Amino acid sequence: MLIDEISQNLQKGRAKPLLALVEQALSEDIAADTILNDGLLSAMGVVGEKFKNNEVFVPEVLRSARAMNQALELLKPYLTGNSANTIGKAVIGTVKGDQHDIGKNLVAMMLIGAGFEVIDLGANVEAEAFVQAVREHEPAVLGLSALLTTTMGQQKVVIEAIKEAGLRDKVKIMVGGAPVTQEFAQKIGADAFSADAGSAAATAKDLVVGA
Ligand code: B1M
Repeated sequence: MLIDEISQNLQKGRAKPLLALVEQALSEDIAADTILNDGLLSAMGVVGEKFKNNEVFVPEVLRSARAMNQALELLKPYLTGNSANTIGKAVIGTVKGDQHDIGKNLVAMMLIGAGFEVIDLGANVEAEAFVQAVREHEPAVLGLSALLTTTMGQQKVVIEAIKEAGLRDKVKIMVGGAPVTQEFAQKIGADAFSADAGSAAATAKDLVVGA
């Protein structure tokens, strides 16, 4: 089955056949959501499990991650739709010391789909770069992603830097990433936490509409 082949090729980090299969699935009218959830995200879950158990190592995981990001680019037009009205700007990035960008990229796509103009600062972003981006773009929402227990504390560093710059009351701050919890978000003074990309878009919208 096509979705299984997509999953297998992503697990093995084979970008070329993976992209061809994703294109084939789209041309066969398989929903982008199905390709994403059943083909790509579940495969990254398998890679993550193998990584944890020392069955695969950083180079293999990196190959899968690169293939995943390329596949997401293919899905982007289908996931973001063409929302006519912009409801506000969102600045997003993965915090300093953290290279993980797949989840952040997915959240960015969902925000675009929800009608945000997204300024994506990338991964391994210094607190000061977030401050500068908030000053320059005046976004309604600032999104901070962290995938490591060793980098989630950087979300607090960014929030403190935003406070020190006198910008805290000008922007709503949303945090997320695998080790981040609602409790942690509250503790560090974020306005919101989201566990996944779909709810991140809905939460960001609520933050803006409810503001
Ligand atoms: Co890394 N890594 N990694 N890794 N890696 C994890 C996170 C890990 C859980 C693997 C494991 O041990 N099972 C583990 C962290 C353990 C911990 O901290 N407790 C780990 C480790 C240890 C490391 C290194 C330290 C390994 C090493 O070098 N020894 C190293 C650190 C490098 C660094 O960042 N400084 C490292 C490196 C890497 C690669 C570079 C090889 C690669 C990243 C490449 C890239 O992103 N371009 C990588 C990968 C791919 C993973 C796993 C396998 C997959 C992550 C992923 O993309 N998932 C991961 C294991 C796992 O998660 N199962 C792992 C898919 C993605 C869609 O999900 O990112 O969770 P996720 O995003 C979700 C939600 O979290 C949420 O929505 C997203 C979509 O639903 N979300 C938000 C994310 N950000 C959000 C922001 C929001 C809201 C929601 O608001 C703003």
